[in-house]
Amino acid sequence: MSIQAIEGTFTDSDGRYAIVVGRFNAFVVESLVDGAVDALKRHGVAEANIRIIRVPGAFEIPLAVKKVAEQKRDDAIIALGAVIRGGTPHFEYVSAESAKGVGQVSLDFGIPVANGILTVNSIEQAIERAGTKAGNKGAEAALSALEMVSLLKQLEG
Ligand code: INI
Repeated sequence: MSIQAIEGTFTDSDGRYAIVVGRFNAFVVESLVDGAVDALKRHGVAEANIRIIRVPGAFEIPLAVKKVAEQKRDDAIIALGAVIRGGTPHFEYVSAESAKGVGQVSLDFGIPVANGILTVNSIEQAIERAGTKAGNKGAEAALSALEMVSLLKQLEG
């Protein structure tokens, strides 16, 4: 008997995607948005099937993700933001709440929510992950969303 392997592909371009963006640290975050949109489009997703919802900061992302999930319009949600430790003691709180919140919505609603919210120590680390040395985490989150949409179709179909 052979082992059955089930995994998502990147070739299923029919899905609808919502990108929820925390505007805080916009100079980094906009590169994540560009990376995510580029990855979706290069995998065949039409612009008409992509929408972008903006909120003030990472702390607000989970609520917007929840509202989007409630609409049942999209096949996956991509959460993008940048929480940078720098000098702010706010960091731990904002980073923990945003990660926990988006994960919670994913499980509660059974919809893939890709976590592309950077949590880094410095602006330099953020820039590295937004399209320079360490790739583009927005693009990576979009690929994870594409893969999960394809996987869920197989598991549910
Ligand atoms: N929001 C971020 O997205 N990134 C941060 O680095 C950040 N810091 O450091 O404070 C941040 N704070 C704002 C927060 O997300 C909320 O918008 C704010 O607290 C109002 O609710």
